[in-house]
Amino acid sequence: MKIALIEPKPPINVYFFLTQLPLLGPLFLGTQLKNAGHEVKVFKEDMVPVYNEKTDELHPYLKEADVVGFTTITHTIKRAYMIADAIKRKYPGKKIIMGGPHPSACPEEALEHADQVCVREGEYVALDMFEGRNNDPIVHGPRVDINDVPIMDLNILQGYKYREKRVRMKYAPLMASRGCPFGCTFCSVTWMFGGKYRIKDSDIVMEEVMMRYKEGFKKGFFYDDNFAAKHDETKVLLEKIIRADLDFTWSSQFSVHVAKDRELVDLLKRAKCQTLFIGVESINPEALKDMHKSQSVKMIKDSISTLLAAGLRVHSMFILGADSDTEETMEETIRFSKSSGSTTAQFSILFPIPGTPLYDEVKAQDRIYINDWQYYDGSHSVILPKNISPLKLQQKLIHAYRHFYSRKTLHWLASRVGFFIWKILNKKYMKYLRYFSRRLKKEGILKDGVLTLRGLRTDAIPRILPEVPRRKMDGQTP
Ligand code: B12
Repeated sequence: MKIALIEPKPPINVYFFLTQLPLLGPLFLGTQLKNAGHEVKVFKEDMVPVYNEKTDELHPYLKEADVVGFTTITHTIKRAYMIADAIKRKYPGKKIIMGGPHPSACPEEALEHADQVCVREGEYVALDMFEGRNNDPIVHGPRVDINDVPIMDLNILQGYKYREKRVRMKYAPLMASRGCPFGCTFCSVTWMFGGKYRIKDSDIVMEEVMMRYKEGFKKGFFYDDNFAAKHDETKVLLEKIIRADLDFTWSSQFSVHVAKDRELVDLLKRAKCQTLFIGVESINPEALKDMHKSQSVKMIKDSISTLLAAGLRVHSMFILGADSDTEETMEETIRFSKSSGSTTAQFSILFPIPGTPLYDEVKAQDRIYINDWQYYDGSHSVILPKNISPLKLQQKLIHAYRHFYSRKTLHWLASRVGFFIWKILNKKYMKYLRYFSRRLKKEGILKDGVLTLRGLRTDAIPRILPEVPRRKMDGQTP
């Protein structure tokens, strides 16, 4: 059987420098399907696009493929639907299966464009779905034993190799665990993979590291959401990496708790961990509480300084716009990002990922004013913040980047150019935001402590960002 697995490209690629990192679902499942004897091609659209919407042309392999699978997050779901619809239009008999975080949270919506949807993990159900033994429209994937997950065969990734030379992928994709013991309200990981942290046998991880190293990779990225949730087991793996003595640096995501264990920090440094991506989110204690972060402001500050003092790089990730955030608290967080000495920083606007407690909460409160999934990426304001206008919040995000990256001329220049381009690409969004903020000012009321707009009903907002009505229609609900 011929199988195509597609990771659609995002509408605007703000992560262009990191886009060599493919989502691992298609690589794990594709390897499994290949091992079962199928011909598998994985298309990460940033590398090899599969659809030209201007000419309505599909990649030739999609004609040959018997089954087409999609892996998508909320931000890329619209393109997944567009490509799936084009496939169905041209080849009506072709089977389409969708999976990934967004279809898992919204399976009925995805079924309007696919024959089957996989909810949560795919490894134990994919073979039956692709080979046609399980034809249920919605298939719930059980939690897998991650030691059963095969070592990825990167050769199935189209565009990965060019004339036997590796191109585009700088970081070897690796994964040593699944799940997260924390329950941050905005994150879909605990819902997708569970609160029980599953860690891979360190020998299997080492086998994969060695394989990537032999393939020529000098850098790696562990896709774990919390690389060191179980300190003792992580230490076993780190000791093995140190013993292997490779010319190989790597990075991963961590919680601030990592720095409480000095031995662990020391091992990370010796194992050539380069950058720790830390979920700081805010230094407003109330905002941390809102988001159910299991960390205090003191822990954040201690953690960053300990890691930096150990010679590690810290990429701090911040979230602006929690319910307890005011302009002042956000300013404090922004000032802290720079004074903390963090090597790099990333700022997001709080946004509701379907499936998360935050999504259910703001939906029930009718605070979603943009339903268009393409804006669900953390760089757009889509829900009514409590203490600031949506437009001001958007401007705060831009200000945060400018402030943090003002240290070095090159960074300053890059952030200016970056946002200039962002604004051009987001003309429609900015126009809508201005219009919406104007209406909010005119009609907004405070009800039970929540800012609401008269007549705003989350479920009545269209899925496509509405055009801004002409001035005379300003009074009407969009
Ligand atoms: C690595 C990573 C990145 C990388 C690159 C990812 C990429 N190519 O898009 C970087 C750092 C660039 C990144 C950026 C962003 N990310 Co990110 N990222 C991840 C991370 C940590 C790992 C992804 C991964 O490979 N997981 C492991 C694989 C095995 O899981 P999986 O893809 O879900 O696949 C399993 C199932 O879903 C299912 N499945 C998947 N596809 C299919 C297909 C079929 C046919 C079947 C049957 C089954 C199936 O089976 C798979 C195996 O069990 C996840 C968190 C996580 N643990 O998943 C967040 C995550 C995917 N990111 C997320 C987000 C929101 C973003 C950003 C918008 C930034 C932000 N503000 O956080 C951007 C957008 C990037 C873009 N594409 O435009 C969210 C997405 C939630 C959502 N519903 O949209 C996640 C889930 C994190 C979270 N906080 O909730 N990200």
